[in-house]
Amino acid sequence: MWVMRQAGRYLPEYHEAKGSRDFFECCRDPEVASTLTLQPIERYAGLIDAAIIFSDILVIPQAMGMVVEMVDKKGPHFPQPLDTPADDQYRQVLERETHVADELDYVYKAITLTRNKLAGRVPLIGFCGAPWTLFCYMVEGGGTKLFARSKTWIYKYPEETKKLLLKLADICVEHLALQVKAGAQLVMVFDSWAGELGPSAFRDFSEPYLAHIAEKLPQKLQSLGLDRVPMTVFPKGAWHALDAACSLGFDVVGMDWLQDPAEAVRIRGDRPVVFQGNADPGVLYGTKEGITKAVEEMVKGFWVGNKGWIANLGHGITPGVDPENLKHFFQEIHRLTKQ
Ligand code: 1CP
Repeated sequence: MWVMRQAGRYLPEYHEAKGSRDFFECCRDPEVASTLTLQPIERYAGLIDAAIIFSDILVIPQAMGMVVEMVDKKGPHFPQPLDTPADDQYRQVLERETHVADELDYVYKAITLTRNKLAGRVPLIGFCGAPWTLFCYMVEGGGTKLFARSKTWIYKYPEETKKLLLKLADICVEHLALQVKAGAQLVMVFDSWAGELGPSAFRDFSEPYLAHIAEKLPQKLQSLGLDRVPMTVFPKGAWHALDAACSLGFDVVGMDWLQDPAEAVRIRGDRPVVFQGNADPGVLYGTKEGITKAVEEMVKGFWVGNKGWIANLGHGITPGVDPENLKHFFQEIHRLTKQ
């Protein structure tokens, strides 16, 4: 078990170590990034089973030449999001070669340093954003409720959108492979905005690019002389696509709290896929009893047969959560799965 955003704002030691540094400055400094990655491992020693490298999905648009800032308490901001395919910027982003190894070298250095500091305590997870989710940020310029610009692109310029999605998928493959080369032992693809797409749009604009990553990454690793590592996909909100997600070629499918665990297990059937998830992160705002109930529901649904289950929240920890409540969440998972 581990949780998304386990290193972050809810931890007092995070604010202390980060100081007045900008978010991306922390990502770019391997020493700081590794310290932040290790904080939850140290705080919850013996309870948490994996570290996830302190980085962000938006390092890919940065590597492609786009400016991305992290605005305190607001989130990511692109001063110049992609406007239309007629835009010079679209052509530049699409045509300019992205030197992933050079541009994101700091991520790989942070991973290698973190592996050394972990010294085998727990494995280290590498990650990237899914092409669809990265595309949304690149055209919206930040978080959004309406997805008006993303929808304009997919419904008005579907071919130009797909060209960019394919380019993003290839960059994801390279970024994940280089993370594995640097020491990542499992990789995860976050499709945080998958739930914005209906079933047919998901089939057109998300699924093929996730499948592309699942197919090409093992080949890329082989060409680098590296062993295959487990791959996780997290198509948040795309509950209708759970069946498809189980056949995409990923080893693990992460799910949010909209999914009923027992129903998910039924949909998976005999397929050799491990589930990850899925308590509502909001339960951590509630009482210890409420957390126990949420864990009981997960264990009852997921902890069946011998297929394995990666206990997690259904999304990242939200700011303001009491770290002691997260500890209770971990302890209850231990208690209820060790019987
Ligand atoms: O422990 C960890 O999980 C830390 C590593 C990590 C990961 C896996 C961070 C650090 N970001 C991510 C992934 C990430 N980043 C995703 C996918 C997971 C998800 O759906 O949350 C997304 C969508 C982002 C983009 C992003 N970065 C947002 C979301 C904004 C929005 O539109 O909702 C935000 C707020 C960030 C900032 C960020 N990234 C990470 C942290 C700890 C923070 C908060 C920084 C701070 O406030 O100091």
